[in-house]
Amino acid sequence: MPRTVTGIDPTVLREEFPALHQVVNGDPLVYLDNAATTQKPRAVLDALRHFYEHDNANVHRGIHELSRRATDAFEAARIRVASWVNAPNASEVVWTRGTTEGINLVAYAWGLSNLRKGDEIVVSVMEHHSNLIPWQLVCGHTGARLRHVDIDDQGRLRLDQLEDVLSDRTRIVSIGHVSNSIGTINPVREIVDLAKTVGALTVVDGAQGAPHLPVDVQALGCDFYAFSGHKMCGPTGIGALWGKRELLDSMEPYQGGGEMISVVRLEESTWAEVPHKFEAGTPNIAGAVGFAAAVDYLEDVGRDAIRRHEVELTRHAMDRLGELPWIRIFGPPEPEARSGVVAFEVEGAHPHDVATILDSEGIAIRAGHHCTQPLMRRLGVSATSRASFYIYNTEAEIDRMVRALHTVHGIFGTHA
Ligand code: 7TS
Repeated sequence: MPRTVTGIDPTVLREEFPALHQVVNGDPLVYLDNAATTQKPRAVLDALRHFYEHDNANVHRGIHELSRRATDAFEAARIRVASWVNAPNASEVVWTRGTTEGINLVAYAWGLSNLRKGDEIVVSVMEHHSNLIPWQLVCGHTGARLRHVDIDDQGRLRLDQLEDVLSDRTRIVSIGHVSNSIGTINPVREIVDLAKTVGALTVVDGAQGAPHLPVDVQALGCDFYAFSGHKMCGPTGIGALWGKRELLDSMEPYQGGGEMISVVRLEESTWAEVPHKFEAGTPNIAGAVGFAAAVDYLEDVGRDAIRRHEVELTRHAMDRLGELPWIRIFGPPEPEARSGVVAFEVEGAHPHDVATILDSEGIAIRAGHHCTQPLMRRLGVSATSRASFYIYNTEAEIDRMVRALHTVHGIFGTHA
């Protein structure tokens, strides 16, 4: 894998990503919407194609060669993806559609049978809706109550408030590892330690953690960690939920169907062992294989190199944007305190206009509330513009974005 002395050489690495090599609206594509989803390297595309061309069959069913191969590839993929977060055992990794389904699984499978009126669930004001709505729904079913923790004015979680909110009523603390909107990296280990003092379970929304930071669920000490394949070079429609074995064992399935049973009678049934108990129906087999290929690819690039590269890109973006008095950057001021996410406001311009003008020059960013409406309210805005980076982005691409922002300012700026 090509690298410079300090880490990744993105100009070489991006050769592996076919989608990056296209002209969009007359200019070479600059893809800065990686927090939404990442592009896919050839290794992942090849793994998907190879699976469908050679091994395609349903898993855990047929006694025939292709079914054996598909099952072997599917279970080998589980072991590979489990290793990415240092899960102690691959049987603790449940395949899901993505982070959203992983959090819903915990909310329903654990929450419905364990929560009662008076119990409390704690989230933060910066959660993605995926880590908010499932808890609201389960609170509606059980009478439990949702509490939240604020951020400070630099976008950091208020740990002092978390301490105040926690009590013997707290049953779950569910927190994002990294904010998709402002990039804040939350101190998960400290949060877990605090939650443990009141005996609460901890769920980590790892959608923006697993792709960008070295993650070790055993070192974090959490009970559940959910993440998505598509945000780390893998296919869409596949994700993983890691959970502690004794918890997964104690939980009822939240969907019923084929694959997840042991013995079925007309009146009642018994369940398969974890993780199959939570995998009703034909799973996304090719997706799992592609996800494992993405893990192989990223492992080859190197986790520390990924992190270093993103910090450098973030520093460059924050330095360049910081020079412009008509730009306000949201979130922590230190690049090291964030993942590769930089959200900003251009004075006088609506974020949708910013994104539209950038798009007209082939630059893809996201504008909107980023599925974090409570956070937008807390920041006092209805929307922001967001650039988010990954392994293949370059400083030159950030410079192109900054040049395009000058065009935006020329059109909307008060001195224009
Ligand atoms: N949690 C966080 C922190 C996220 O950033 C996202 C997706 C999700 C959960 C949901 O993941 P999914 O794979 O189940 O959809 N975030 C974004 C985003 O920032 N822009 O588009 C999707």
